[in-house]
Amino acid sequence: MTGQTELKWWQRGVVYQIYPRSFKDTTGNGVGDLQGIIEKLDYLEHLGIDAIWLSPFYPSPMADFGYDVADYCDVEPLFGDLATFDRLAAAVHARGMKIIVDWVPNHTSDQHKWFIESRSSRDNPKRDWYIWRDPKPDGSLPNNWGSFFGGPAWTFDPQTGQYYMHQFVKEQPELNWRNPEVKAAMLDTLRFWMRRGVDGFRMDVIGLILKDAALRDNPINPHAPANLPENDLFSRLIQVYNMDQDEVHEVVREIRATLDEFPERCGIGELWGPLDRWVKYYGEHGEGLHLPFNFRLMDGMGFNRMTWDAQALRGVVDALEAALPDFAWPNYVLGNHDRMRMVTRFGGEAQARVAAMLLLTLRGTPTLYYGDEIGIPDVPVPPEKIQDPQGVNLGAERSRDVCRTPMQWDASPNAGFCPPDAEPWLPLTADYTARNVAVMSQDATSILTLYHQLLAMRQETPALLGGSYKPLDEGVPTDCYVYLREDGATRYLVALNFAAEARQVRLPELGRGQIMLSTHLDR
Ligand code: TEU
Repeated sequence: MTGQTELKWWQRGVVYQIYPRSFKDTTGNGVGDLQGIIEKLDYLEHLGIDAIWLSPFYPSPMADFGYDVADYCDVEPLFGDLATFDRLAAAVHARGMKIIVDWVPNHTSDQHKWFIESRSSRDNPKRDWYIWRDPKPDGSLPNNWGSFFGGPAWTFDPQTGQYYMHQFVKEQPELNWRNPEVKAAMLDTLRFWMRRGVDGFRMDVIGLILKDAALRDNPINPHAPANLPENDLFSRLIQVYNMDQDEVHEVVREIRATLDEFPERCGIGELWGPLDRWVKYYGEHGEGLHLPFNFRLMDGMGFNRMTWDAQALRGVVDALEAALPDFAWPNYVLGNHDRMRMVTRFGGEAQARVAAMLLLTLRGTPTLYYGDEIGIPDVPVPPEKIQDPQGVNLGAERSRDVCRTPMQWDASPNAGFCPPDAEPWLPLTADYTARNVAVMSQDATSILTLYHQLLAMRQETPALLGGSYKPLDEGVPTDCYVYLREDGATRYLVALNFAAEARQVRLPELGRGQIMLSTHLDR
């Protein structure tokens, strides 16, 4: 058991994800920017956040809203410039907070200078920086892989007569991490940001960077849903050869060694898959990532399948606790820029409050998603306004725009996100005059106040930060999830009710206690 005095910042801290486009616009173009984040740091500090993670803000043609990076070492002019970034990092650190940036190692933009060179001719020195293959003898695709975003994972480039690989949109060609020059260049981009004061990286689809050396066909998935869109080739296959290859761990170790060139840096990986394979990303002895993201409270063991049920959730947490080696620190995620908003997933704010209490009282680092603290739901976006390539290609119900809508700061027109005469890049909630930070921070029982109090309690409670976790059974109804967090003499009991009605928990052997906080702030 790790005593809390030895906890590192990324173990004690609560991470808050900011989608820069949607946080705060200071230029009046309807798109958020880095200066806007600087202006809202007081809010985040007051809320009780320890670290911010910024989704990509690098120069980008925005084919995938910044996850198509055209230059790893600069700032997209829409969002600001390097000087603004430096001011942001300094302002974060002045508050004792940390700054984590997104790192997108699997693919670049097709406008990145490396790819422009690579595609220019077959003998260009950068040709092998990307994954180029000849058509099969009959002219067909090199293999059967599909793109996450619809269509095949290959696009033919007539100029040089070969296909290049992209597991997302065709504007996101995949780097060839088997080429040592690629690896060296990418590790240097980590150093670039660490020298600028960055404390950690969230590594996009890190499990994808190595593929099967022979690029074998993926097997057909016999359990694929029958109603898949025609172009969803990806979901028709089992993802065996295109990700999570054993060899990837060698590269992860090199990435970690690069982080360790600087003190106290933290590596977070976007990862999924079965527990026994996922846990390997910590490294055999902790020489891998500090925090492989754990999405199981959202996904269970699959994708978007977690039932919001006391026993199921407990099962997921207990399985995770059991799978972690001693050195591995747990973490939990309940929302991000790719997923359904918490309030929508749980069918309303009452269960979203229970979810917040769960996330902030489990053993491990929580990552919050901006706007969840004010209960922003998925916001309907008219079909003609859909911008996310996943929605454009695979149908409106797959669009991620709905969970990327602007943060709502106050009751003024455009909710204080952008000037009243500007048009926010995505719509606000219909109830934004009530659902905003200014109004809800004045309300002693709002979900925002709940987050604020949970964060404050967590920060000052060793039992919640580093204490042990023990689920309880006896006297607990099956639609409740009850656990103890314990550190020395202090013991916190967390009792979560997933039923619509009140429930009673009988735990006589624990003796008497005091209610510290309730989800509706009414006890
Ligand atoms: O996401 C990878 C990923 O798993 C998603 O594509 C996911 O399957 C889908 O969005 C579920 O709706 C990362 C980023 O988080 C995402 O925003 C990027 O689009 C993607 O990588 C490509 O960089």
